[in-house]
Amino acid sequence: MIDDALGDRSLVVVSNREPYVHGYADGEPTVERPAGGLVTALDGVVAETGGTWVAWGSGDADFDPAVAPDGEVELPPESTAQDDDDRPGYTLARLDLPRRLVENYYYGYSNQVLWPICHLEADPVTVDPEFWPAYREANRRFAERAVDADPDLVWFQDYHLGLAPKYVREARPDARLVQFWHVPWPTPDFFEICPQATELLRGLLGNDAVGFHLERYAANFRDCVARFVPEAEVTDSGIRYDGRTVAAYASPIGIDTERVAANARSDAAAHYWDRITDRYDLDPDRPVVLGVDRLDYTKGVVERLDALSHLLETNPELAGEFTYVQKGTRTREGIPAYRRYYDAVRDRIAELDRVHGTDDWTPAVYIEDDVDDRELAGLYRNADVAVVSSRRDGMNLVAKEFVAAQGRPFPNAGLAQAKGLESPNRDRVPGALVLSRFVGAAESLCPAALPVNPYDVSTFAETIRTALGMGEPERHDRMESLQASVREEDIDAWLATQLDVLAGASQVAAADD
Ligand code: GDG
Repeated sequence: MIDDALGDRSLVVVSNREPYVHGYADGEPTVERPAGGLVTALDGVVAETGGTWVAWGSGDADFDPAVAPDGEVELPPESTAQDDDDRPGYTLARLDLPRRLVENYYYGYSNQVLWPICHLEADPVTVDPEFWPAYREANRRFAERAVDADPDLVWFQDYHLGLAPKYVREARPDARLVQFWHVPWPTPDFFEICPQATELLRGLLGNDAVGFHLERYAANFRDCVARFVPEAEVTDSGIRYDGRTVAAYASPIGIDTERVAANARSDAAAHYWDRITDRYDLDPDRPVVLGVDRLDYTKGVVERLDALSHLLETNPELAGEFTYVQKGTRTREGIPAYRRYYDAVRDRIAELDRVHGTDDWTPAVYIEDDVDDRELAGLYRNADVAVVSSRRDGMNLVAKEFVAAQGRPFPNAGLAQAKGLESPNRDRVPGALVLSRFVGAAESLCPAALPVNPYDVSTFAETIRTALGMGEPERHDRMESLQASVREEDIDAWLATQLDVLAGASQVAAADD
């Protein structure tokens, strides 16, 4: 697929995070391999083309020139995540960025200006005069490294790299540049909070195409260009800018469904679940409500805990009837708002247990283990209800992974049960999914997933109660539909679209206008 689309053009992927973190432990070289489906998918593309991946060398504490001379490491095929020996492998070009620069461009501009603005959160926006120059400088360095690799095609990932396309364009007017923006894009009325709205958009317009999960985000992007970039012209066939046409296109990202399903069936998944049930003394007959989140204020974890607390206050008969399991991952701890959020989550869980817990029932448990994808799938598979309640989220892969980790539902289970038939390949009653309306995934997963507004605490609580009480036939029917959606918009479908756009084969410029 990849060779067909890109031919022998040389590809450079540019992302903030690196796919492999090399280091040393006990005198031996170590490598942390990519975990998520996205990194694995991108890794496959770069490995197949023998291209270059440019990224910040975030493992710099362990950085050792003997492992990665000059910040570059050749990854032969056997050392990438792929198992196909015909791939040429690729070059991982690491940027060893100074700590101060990282603080200001990554923890600063990227995550205290762009991240909150894209998620429609005005309060956490912090504008510091050092942030923007650092963002510019970091983007310049990413761009320089990409140009060094002499690319025909450059594929930028995400919001850390809003200016790099402009810099690469200046050096390589002939190259084809594409960017995928993994978070939402806000309306012009919100985006104008960004003090550098125009410069940032001009940076992104260095691309030939900019991709978003939803058409709504792409439309917001076009509206922002129309409002803030006077020299650009937004037309039905794309954005005319600097003598070129730039497309804003929609392409919902998905997951590797087979991989998640296999992870969920693995021994590691079962063992991890056994460990958790032992450690927290979970009663096998008591349904589990699950939340899996990076502890980020956009993920609506506090709103979810408030809804659970409201649920128990207003429905005392539910005491002892379920356990809430929160898997949390600390994130961006260099930023005060994230440290406060972590404390707020821990406090809410402790309060839930103090107020509602009894001698033989703990309403909520908090897990902070470092788990791999198979162990995580063990949590997904054993949950009776999963709740994803982001205040705003570009797509949300946790919702899709939960769906893929459930046993295959029996087609038309309601009918089968009415006829008294057993479901032949069912190994477990599927879980139910409660999903915020404000995540990209809601577009394809609701109403089969129960939609919620995380700000509306009483209706949210009521929806969790509905999910807990959902009967087996309805669970099967809903899960059947959810799995069909997740399979249809999977990582391969997303990748195929990106390769078309990179190759310039797709008429994305005219999409949906
Ligand atoms: C951004 C956008 C968009 C989580 N905890 C553990 C763990 N995870 C993995 C999940 C999932 C990933 O992290 C989280 O992905 P999300 O999509 O939910 O959210 P973001 O990190 O905010 O991602 C988002 C995405 O980009 C892709 O475009 O969907 O909207 O915000 O894959 O499985 N993995 C392991 N242990 C954990 O404890 N192994």
